[in-house]
Parts: sequence; structure tokens; C-alpha cells
Amino acid sequence: MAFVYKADPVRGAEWARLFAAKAPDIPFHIWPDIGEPDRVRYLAAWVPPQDIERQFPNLELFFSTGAGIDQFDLTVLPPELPVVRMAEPGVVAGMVEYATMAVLALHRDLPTYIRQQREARWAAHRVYPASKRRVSVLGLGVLGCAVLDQLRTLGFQLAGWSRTRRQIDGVACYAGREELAAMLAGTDILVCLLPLTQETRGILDSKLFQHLPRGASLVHVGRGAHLDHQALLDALESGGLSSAVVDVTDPEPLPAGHPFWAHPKILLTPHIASMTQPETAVEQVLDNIRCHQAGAPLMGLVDRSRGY
Ligand code: NDP
Ligand code: OXD
Repeated sequence: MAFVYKADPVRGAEWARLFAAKAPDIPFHIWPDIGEPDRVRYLAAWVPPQDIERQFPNLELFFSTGAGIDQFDLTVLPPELPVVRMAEPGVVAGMVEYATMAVLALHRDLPTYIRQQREARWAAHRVYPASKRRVSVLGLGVLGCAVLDQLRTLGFQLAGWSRTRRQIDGVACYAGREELAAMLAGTDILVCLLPLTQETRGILDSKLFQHLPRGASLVHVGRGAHLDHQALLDALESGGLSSAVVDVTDPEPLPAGHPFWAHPKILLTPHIASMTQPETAVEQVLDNIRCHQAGAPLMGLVDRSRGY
């Protein structure tokens, strides 16, 4: 039984050290070293190798090294192979930090003050308490719920949207396309934490922005292909939206000269809102291997029919 890791080699070296300490019985290989392919039972990858079934005929579990799995073409993976994503405490904590930072930055008008500083302009704007600010989260999964838990402690008015109906203390929950407009109409800061699927691709478009109150703002930490770039630029230009924090784009990286780079109303980061942390990720992977061996349910098992 062996494990192959195929992602960032620097973090791979950390995985290797942790495996050696916590699971010395499982030989650990970092791609392109795959050891004896017949012995590989477990594979963790950001992008899977081509022809996975032929390369690893005895594979039992396939782990995404990220929380999202949209980078995989699920149709080319063997249909019976369980795909498990990272819903590990490290990636959750990172997203809570980033989303809270971004919401606070928009709540306290940071993009405006950055512009004013560049212009050497001293101008104070009214400060509103968090209790007067309505923050809505698209996606009430592992990350969306953790972000809402943190925002609740700061006193914001909260809402959230999911595919199926959820109930969360202190959060007005909306479900399905038919309820989306109602939530957007009562939103000052919108946070996108959806997975990228056929249903959610391009969801952040001009139609959606038109449902938001004038001057609302956006935190986009889902996937680049959720967002129509031109629609965001138009909304910022017209004042429909006042500002945006954007962590994910399509393509990544953005090409030189793309209007987001220097846009005065956009705070842009290079897909770093959160990252899988080797310590906690390896714990979760090993727990899942034990669950798999015991025939118990897996944490973060992807439902291929939903695409997330
Ligand atoms: P989960 O799978 O736990 O949750 C997904 C949520 O989105 C669920 O609430 C689900 O609804 C909802 N959803 C899915 N499809 C739809 C739809 N068509 N309409 C309405 N709601 C929908 O995912 P996570 O919270 O763990 O992660 C979310 C995403 O965050 C990842 O897929 C990834 O794209 C992104 N991410 C970004 C990172 C970054 O650094 N920028 C880092 C990590 C993740 P339901 O509850 O009904 O199933
Ligand atoms: C992830 C990411 O999905 O880093 O984990 O985006």
C-alpha cells in the first residue's frame, strides 16, 4: 500500500515528513516518483495525472489537495473511485480570516481610504456600526458556515444562500434560484463562496448585480469562472457596486494590462484567500484512510452527481 502526492512540491515535502512521523507504514512518494504503480492505493493531487486508471490500477481513494474540485474532469476518473476534497481545519481557518478581513475592509470603506491616501486627501466618511450592515454569503457549505460564524461575533446582519434549504442560527437562509433575488435585495456586502459547477458558472453577472442595492460591494473568493469581469467593471463604473475584493479570476494569473490590476475600486489578491495546511490536511487524509479501511463514511466525499 503506497501514497502518491502530486501538487506543490514544497508542501509535498512537509506532507512527506508528516507521513513519516504519523504513518510510517504507508510509503509516501512525491510526483513524478510514483514507486511501484501497482502498490499505489491513495493519490492526492491538485491536477490528476492523465489516464489515472491505467497508471494506478489499484487506486482506492483519490484526494483533492484543495477544497474545490472543479479543476478535475470527473468524467475521466474511474466511476467507482471515491473523490475526497479538503475540508480540513487549516483551509477553513484561512478562509475565515480572509473573508472577515475583506468584509471588514469593505464595511470600513478601506478601498476609498486607499484611494484618498494616494491622492493625499483627508476626508472622513460616516462610520456605520456592523449591526447596520447586511452581509450575505452565497454557499452555506463548510467554508460559508465557518465565515458566517465569525461574522456573527462581529454583529453583522447575516443571510446566506444554498441549493437545498439550510437552517443556521442568526442567519436568514434562502434556497434555490427562486429565492436568490430576495436575498440580494437586502445585501450590502455579498460574499461568494460557491463551488464552480454547471449551475454556478457565471453566476456573478450583470443580472445578479442589478438585484443588489445601489452601492453594495462584493467579496469574491469562490472560483474565477463565477464572475463576469465586464459585468463587474460596468457595475463599478455605474456606481451599482461601490467596490470589490477579488481573490479568484479566470484566467489565473490575470494577463498584463487587465483592467482589474489597477482598478481603484478593486482590491485584488492572487488566489490566496486560503490554502490547505499540511499539518491538518495530513491528519484528515489519514483519518479518511482509516475510515475507508474500516468501511466508515469519508469526510469531504464529493457527490459526483452534484459536481461538488
Ligand atoms: P461545500 O461543498 O462545503 O459547500 C458548497 C455550498 O454551495 C453548499 O451550501 C451548496 O448548497 C452551495 N451550492 C452549490 N451549488 C449551488 C447552487 N447551484 N445554488 C445554490 N447553492 C449552491 O464547499 P466549501 O464551503 O468547502 O467550499 C466552497 C468553495 O470555496 C470551493 O468549492 C472553492 O471553489 C472555494 N475555495 C476558494 C479558496 C480560495 O483560496 N479562494 C480556498 C478554498 C475553497 P447545499 O448546502 O444545498 O449543498
Ligand atoms: C482550494 C483553493 O480549493 O485553494 O482549496 O482554492
